[in-house]
Amino acid sequence: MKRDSLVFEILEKEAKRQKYGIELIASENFVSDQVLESMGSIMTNKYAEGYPGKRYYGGCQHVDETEQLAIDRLKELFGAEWANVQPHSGAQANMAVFLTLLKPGDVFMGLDLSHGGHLSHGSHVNSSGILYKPIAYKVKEDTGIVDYDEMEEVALRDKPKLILAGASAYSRDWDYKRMREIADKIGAFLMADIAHPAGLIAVGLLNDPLKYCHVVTSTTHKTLRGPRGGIILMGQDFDNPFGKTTPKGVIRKMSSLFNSGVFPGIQGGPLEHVIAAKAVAFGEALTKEYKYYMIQVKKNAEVMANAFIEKGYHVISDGTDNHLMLIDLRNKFPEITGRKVENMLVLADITVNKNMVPFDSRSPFQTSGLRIGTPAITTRGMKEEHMPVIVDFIDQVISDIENEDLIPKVRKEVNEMMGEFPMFA
Ligand code: DSN
Repeated sequence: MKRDSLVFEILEKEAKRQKYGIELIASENFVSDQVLESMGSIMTNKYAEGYPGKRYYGGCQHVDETEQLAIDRLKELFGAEWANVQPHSGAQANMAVFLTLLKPGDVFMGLDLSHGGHLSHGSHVNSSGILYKPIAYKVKEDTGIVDYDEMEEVALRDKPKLILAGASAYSRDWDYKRMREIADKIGAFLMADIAHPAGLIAVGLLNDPLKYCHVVTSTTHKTLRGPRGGIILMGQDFDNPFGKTTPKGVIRKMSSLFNSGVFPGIQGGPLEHVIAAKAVAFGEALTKEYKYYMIQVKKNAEVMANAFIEKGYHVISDGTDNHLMLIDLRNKFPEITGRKVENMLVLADITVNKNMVPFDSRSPFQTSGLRIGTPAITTRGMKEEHMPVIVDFIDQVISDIENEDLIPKVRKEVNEMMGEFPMFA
């Protein structure tokens, strides 16, 4: 067959963009060559509806092996009693959990989207907001930290069936213990979506949600540095409280209900090539090199946040406990939107994303903030000493935002610097 040069030329351009740019999108990373290789493997040819040992298709003996390996490694990584590695994405992992725990119209509570929450935690355009009734807790305006007292007040008043910890743009650790106490007061389930900080949690650098939450979801491609996908975990399995039984009348475990929530609840055939790559990534995450990587991600984020603060930027919550930071541009540059900065930085081969900040006066299309993360640049080998250099590039562009003549100079320096750092860990 004739090679599709059109597509492969585009892939070449994307490879060049990734290699020579500074990647600061907090949810992105660079996978290893063996993750990439297994993801692009012949496992994509196989249908395997069901779970290892219980499939609806023949010929599943080898996908059973990789899927079981992925499950076993993931359980070891988080000290979990049960894991499902089939969700195609974090949003689908969340969807499967909601389908299992909630009925249409049920109330659940998550972090307000404009305060760092995620689309799948109750946006009115997402199934979570269309099928269920979301209510929100927020961060405090003066500290930028989740207001657990308000969370408790709202929970006691509105009695959500499910309380959800987790965010897309929140730089502080979570008090899962307090959240479980709140959930227990009203008989709610507690769920954590750890899509962003999963890797930091896995190596013990942040609080462990599995100790306190009934169920935990995550993506696999952010700090975990695996292929694009989702997972569901439970620290401890338990009998379902809905009275659901097997045909033999035995009460079903929650693990069985969550498995059904993923397949056949919301998905058909699992992506076994991606699951093979998840197995590889979880194996990598169990190594000491990965732990050192996570420690460096956190150090880099701390140094970078401090470098922004030294230049007079307002970093929400005055710093970070994890891999990301949220910058509110309004005190230093009240006229400049996040959108404008994102666009200008892209021209200089620096990739960040515009982001709403808590109590933002602008729309999600404009925003007053930037979200910046260190997982990808740390994979490239960057250390503390490189963080002020990056902050300097960003500050130069923002401080002279209308000066397009400045861009080629910054871009040249960015490209020269990144040419020194290899793509694969
Ligand atoms: N989780 C989002 C992000 O943080 O970029 C993508 O859905």
